[in-house]
Parts: sequence; C-alpha cells; structure tokens
Amino acid sequence: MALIIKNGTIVTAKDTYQGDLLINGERIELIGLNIPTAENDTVIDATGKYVFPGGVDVHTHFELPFMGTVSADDFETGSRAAICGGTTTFIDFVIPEKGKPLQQGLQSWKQKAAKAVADYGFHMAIVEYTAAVAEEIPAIIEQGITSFKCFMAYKNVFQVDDGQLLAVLKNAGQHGGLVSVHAENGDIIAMLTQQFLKENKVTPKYHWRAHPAIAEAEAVERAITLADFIGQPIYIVHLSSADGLEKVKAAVARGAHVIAETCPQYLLLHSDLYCQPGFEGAKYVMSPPIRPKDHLEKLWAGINKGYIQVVATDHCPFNFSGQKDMGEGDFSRIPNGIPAVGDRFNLLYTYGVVQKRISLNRFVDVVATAPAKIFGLYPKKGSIVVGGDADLVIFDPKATAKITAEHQNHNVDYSAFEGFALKGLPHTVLLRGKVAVREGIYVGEPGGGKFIPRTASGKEM
Ligand code: DUC
Ligand code: ZN
Ligand code: ZN
Repeated sequence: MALIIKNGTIVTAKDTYQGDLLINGERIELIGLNIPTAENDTVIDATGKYVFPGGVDVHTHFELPFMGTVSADDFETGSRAAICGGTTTFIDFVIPEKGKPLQQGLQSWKQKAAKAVADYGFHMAIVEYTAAVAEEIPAIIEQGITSFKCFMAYKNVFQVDDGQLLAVLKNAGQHGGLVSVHAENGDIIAMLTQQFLKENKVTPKYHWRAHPAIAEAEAVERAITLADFIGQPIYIVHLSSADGLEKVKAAVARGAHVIAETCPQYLLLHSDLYCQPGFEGAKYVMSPPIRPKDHLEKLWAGINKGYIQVVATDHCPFNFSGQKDMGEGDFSRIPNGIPAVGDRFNLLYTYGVVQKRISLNRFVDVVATAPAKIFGLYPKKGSIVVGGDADLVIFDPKATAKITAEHQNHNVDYSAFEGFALKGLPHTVLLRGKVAVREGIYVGEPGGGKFIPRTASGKEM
C-alpha cells in the first residue's frame, strides 16, 4: 500500500525533471518514470505541478517570552502556518533564562514544541557564558542541538561581549557545533536609543534610525574576524543590509568560512514603511530593521552569487493591538518581530522565481536544501532523494492569492506583507508521507510534528 505521486515536475537544488515518486511509509522509496501502481496504492496526480522538497525554515521564535510579552504564534499555530505555506521543518531558538541551566531551557522548549504539526529542531542561545554553561555545551550537542546563537545586540538582555563570543566559538567548535550570531553592534544601538528618547523622538521610525546599517556591518565583520581567529565557521542570521553583505563578500574573498542568511522582509520591504503616519510603522519594528530600497536588489544579487545561502524568516509575531502598542510613546518598548513563517516559501517563489530574480533550483536550495545541509538535517530533510523523508510540496504554479491578515494562518492581527500578490501556491503538502495539506486546506494530525536530533558533523542522526 504505497503512495505514488505521478507526472509531476520534480525540482531539487540541482535538477528539474519529469518523474514519479513512490512513498512507502514515511520515506521516498523510488524515483522514476511511469512507476506502476498496484490496486491498493494511493495515487496523487501532479500533472502540471511542481514537486518540491518541503521547506526548511531554520529561524523561528514560537511562543517566545520577549520584551514583556510572548510571541503570538505558539508551536501549534506557527507550525500549522508553516506547513500550509510549504515549510515542513523548522528550527526554533531555545533562549534559556540567565543563571538557569541550558538543559532547563531545552526541556521547557521541548514541552512547548510537543504540539507542533511540522518537524523541528532547536538551536541553543547562549545569553551569558559562565563556567556552568561551558560545561553543559557538549551535553547539549549530544542531544542533537548542534547549533548555538549569540546576540551581539540587545545590551543588558541577551548581548554577549567579544570574550564570551570567542569562548562559545571555541567550546562549541571543539565539539562540532556551529555558532550563529545576531550581528548588530548593541552598544551603538543602545547609545542612539537613549539619545533619541532624550530628544523625545519616540515614534517607530526611530527604531530604524537607532539601528544603522553600520552597526550591522561592524558586527558582521567582528564576528567573522573572531570566528576566523578561533578557526571556526560563523553563520550570520538575518543579514539585512548591503553594508553587511559587503563585509561578507570581503571575508569570503580572503578565504573566511562565513555562511549568511537573510529573510523575505529584507528582500521585499523597505524603510519607507517606518515613515508612515501615526503608529503604523510599529508593524515593521524588528531587529535588524528593514533598510532603504536600494539594499533590496543587492541582497537578491547576494543570493544569486552564493554569498547568501539561506532564506529563513525570524518569525516572531506580535499583535498590533495589545502587543506592538506597548511601545506607543517609546519605540524601544515595541516588541521586535513580524509574522513570516507561512509566507516565506510563497514569497520567494513569486518574487524570486516568477519575477526572474532567482532560478527554480536556487529557490529550492535557499528555502530547503542549503539550510538542511548547513544544520545537519540533510539528506533526511531538504531534498528529494531515495531514503529521505517524504516531506513534499506539490505546488500549483497557476494558483493565485493575495496575502491578507484576514486570510493568513498566523495567529496575529496583521500581516507585514498585506496585499502582496502570490502566483503559485502549495496544493498538497506531505509530512513524512502523510498528507498534511490538501488543496490548500490543513488536514494534518494534532501534534504530528517530530523532534529531529541533529549530529555535530552535519550528518543525519
Ligand atoms: N529580532 C526580532 O525582530 N525579533 C526576535 C529576535 C530578533 O533578533
Ligand atoms: Zn536576531
Ligand atoms: Zn531571531
């Protein structure tokens, strides 16, 4: 009793070809032309559709306690939005409390994530480096949490200094872990924030003005230099600016091992949105902020040239009413973040592939294959291979829609991409061989997602 997907156009990061897929249980068992069907087999006709690997979003914050509130999507609503939008695996950030064991943070995240309906892993944030934390790092890696994140911003909250970042790079690196950074200079941001508030410059626009591109460029360069000194690679999360990208390019030219991620908001939204009347700009308050228009095509070019390997989301939604408005009268209190996990795959297809900024294969690479490879999920996740998990998106390139707050799957009262037209949508989504989305409608099982441990060497566990 197999499931057979017939006559689709199979797309991987390298190839595009006509073929059938035979799925037995959770895995792809056979790829070929005209695979014969038996009487008990279920057949999905994918004529006229693409068959993509399920998307892999390696940067989400579901149910995150942050800035005096909690991000509005929990693991259930967030992962449901993800899977409806073609993303079958996500990696969320455990952000442990200062002074508490990393293990305690991990247990708390595992409990919250039990209701996920897509598969998932975790990164571990290191918000202070103490002797106790140092001791725990190898045990965290042993449990399949093989990547770490340090914040170079959020002074007095999450920010680590260079000494701590060096220590994390050394310790995690010695045990095969990969270190990522939120690369913004937190001291520049803190100084400008204080200055603007003192001058009574309190509107959302000043969030953007307090996070200049040079703060990103400086931190990107410093992080790469520190990682290079230790002899480890570095992964830059949510690269937002052409200035930061220039630092990545220069480092690659001198042979440094740097991996960069950007997000749809930095490719498609620009800083004029902060200058709207009233409090509207709060909808786009995130860190780093969106940049002036001329940065956008430079980031797309960075994807095409291979300097940016991953498009993730930094999904961290807050309701406009009741959460973002905590910062009316003080931009520094606006919770940072936007909803995006359900939109990433479709936005990248429409504004990348359809609008001819990236090829179909580059699309698959940045939304699925490269993130799976970098974070040790490949070949189980992120591609279409015999033996791999049958996480598949049967995608109708003719379907159209418009993103609206009203019709989104995120649990939040606005969309940062309101009115964006989409050409091409997921029709059917499979998670480990089971149909989770049929004709665009969610039909998956409660708690159908599974924790995927990763190995330090980047191989499947
Ligand atoms: N940036 C955001 O906008 N939200 C969550 C954390 C972050 O770094
Ligand atoms: Zn960040
Ligand atoms: Zn983040």
